Amino acid sequence: MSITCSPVRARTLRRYAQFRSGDRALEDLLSSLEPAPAVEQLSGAAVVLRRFARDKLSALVAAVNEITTGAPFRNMITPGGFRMSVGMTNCGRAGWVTDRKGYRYEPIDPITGVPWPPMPDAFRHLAASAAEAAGYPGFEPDACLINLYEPGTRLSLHRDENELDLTAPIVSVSLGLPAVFLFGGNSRSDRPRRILLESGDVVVWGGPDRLVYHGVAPLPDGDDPLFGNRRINLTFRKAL
Ligand SMILES: O=C(O)CCC(=O)C(=O)O
Repeated sequence: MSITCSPVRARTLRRYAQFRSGDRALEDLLSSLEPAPAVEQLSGAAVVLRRFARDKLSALVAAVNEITTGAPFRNMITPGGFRMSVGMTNCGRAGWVTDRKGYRYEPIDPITGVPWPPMPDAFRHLAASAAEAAGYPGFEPDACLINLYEPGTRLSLHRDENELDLTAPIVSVSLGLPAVFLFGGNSRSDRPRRILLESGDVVVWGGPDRLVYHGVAPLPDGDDPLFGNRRINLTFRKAL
């Protein structure tokens, strides 16, 4: 049986659960108090699916741990020579990389010299079902970029334009510490909206918004019951 309560009350209870992290029975009880998944429209072509991945967090953390055993997080270098503060790795047929030669997708992990770990079915299904819920049926991602944010790290405004297929949407899954997502416009100078994303929230954008500028504000410190003082983001794309 699922019990509903107001989003504000659910948030307060969640914070309490985080405070009492480790109390599994309490966390289970509190997660049954969550309101039904909510869709928050950012524009005609972009949505936040609140708590969409909330019941899959344990499976997702296990999958991320397995992937990063084979393909560890690394801080890549931009073409301009700056080391990114966000740790990154990939799974799927192609992985996004950057170095002095530029931004691109590569089928082989340049650090390990072997293909990126395959995309777990749980990832593929989550991305496809989120895309469908957002109005983009038939999404088949072949690339998943996994970002690791520690307190203080940020991702500056950019747009995802290295993919061959710009008709497919982007599905972005937030895990761990809450972060402020910056959702801008088609011009870098458009003032971005600031959207608080919590663990299990999923943002989907595509169509006329496929090339919008977006980023992440510096991550505040905190303690997430599953992810500790880290935020992980999974970005699913159709790259090839
Ligand atoms: O971490 C996020 O929420 C966004 C990630 C992102 O924009 C990217 O990897 O291109």
